Amino acid sequence: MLNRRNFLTAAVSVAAAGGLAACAKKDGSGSGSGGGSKALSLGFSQVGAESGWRAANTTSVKSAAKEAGINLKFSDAQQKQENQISAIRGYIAQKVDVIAFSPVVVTGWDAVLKEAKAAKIPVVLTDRSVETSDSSLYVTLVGSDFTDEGRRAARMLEKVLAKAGLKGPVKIAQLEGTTGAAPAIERGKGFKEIMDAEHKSDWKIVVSQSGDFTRAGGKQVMAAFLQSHSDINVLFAHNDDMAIGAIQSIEAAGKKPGKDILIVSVDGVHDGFVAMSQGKINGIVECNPLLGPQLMEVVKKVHDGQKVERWIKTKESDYTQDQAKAALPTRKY
Ligand code: GZL
Repeated sequence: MLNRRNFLTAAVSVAAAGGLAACAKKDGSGSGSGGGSKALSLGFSQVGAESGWRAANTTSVKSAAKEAGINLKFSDAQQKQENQISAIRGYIAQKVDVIAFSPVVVTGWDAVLKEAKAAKIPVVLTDRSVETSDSSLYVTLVGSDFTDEGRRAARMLEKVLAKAGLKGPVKIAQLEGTTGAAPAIERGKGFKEIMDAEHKSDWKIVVSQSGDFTRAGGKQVMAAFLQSHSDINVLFAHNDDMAIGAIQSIEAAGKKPGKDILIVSVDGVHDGFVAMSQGKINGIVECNPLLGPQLMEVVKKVHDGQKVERWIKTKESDYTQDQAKAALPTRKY
């Protein structure tokens, strides 16, 4: 089976090959700067810049577009759906070839996606999914399986508890991602699936609230958790940035993160690995932000009218504390 690094290399080389093939197209309808053909234009609406994951994702999209010779029009919605909707409307008005976006929340997209469909502009989802009754409103999703990430987080917690030798009831605080966002809904669902099936008697989520995927949110909400639930001994954070914010509040309360309160998080950003190497985070479920090469490969295929899978899942791994130090030097984000 392809491991993550080989998979990414393969995705990049296929994308590059795809790019060359398109440039070499005789009728000049391909993308890229080859043969004097007009570069494929891609309108991309990004969620915002709320986390280290998002920053790495933006860098990957921009560099992959450049690499692929795609004319990228990029907008940052500052985590506001109305900004994404107006950006998409702008791309429709500019008659871009393809629209791609990472929807900040799952609902409220049908109207603008119907406008893109009416303008005959194909839409590709990246990172997060949408809820829609009309499956023709987007071609494909390039992104992770968040429900499985939630399951993997529960499995990671089992390993962490065993390693820590924690006996007695497991009192879990959950820092949820942005309310209404696919990763928040689905990571919570996957974690609860395992908890309900295999830990009904020993695990309990004693408190759960959104920290909006930000460090500030994680810090603020964790401080409140510690005020109201002094018996918390585990934190499940839907992303590393909220876990890093929570660590500040745990330490301010005179407790040791990674010891008094065991922490499992999702993403695998650089600072998450640093916290893990310092013993403050016990395990991380990776969510790969380097979607750029896969996205550009798909965008070219969609533009050329080729068939693509409905969901192109990203490959990712899980890391425990003892793997953190060794992994840090080769982390790509
Ligand atoms: C997951 C992505 C989430 C990350 C957060 O694919 O949508 O949004 O887990 C980010 O760090 O803010």
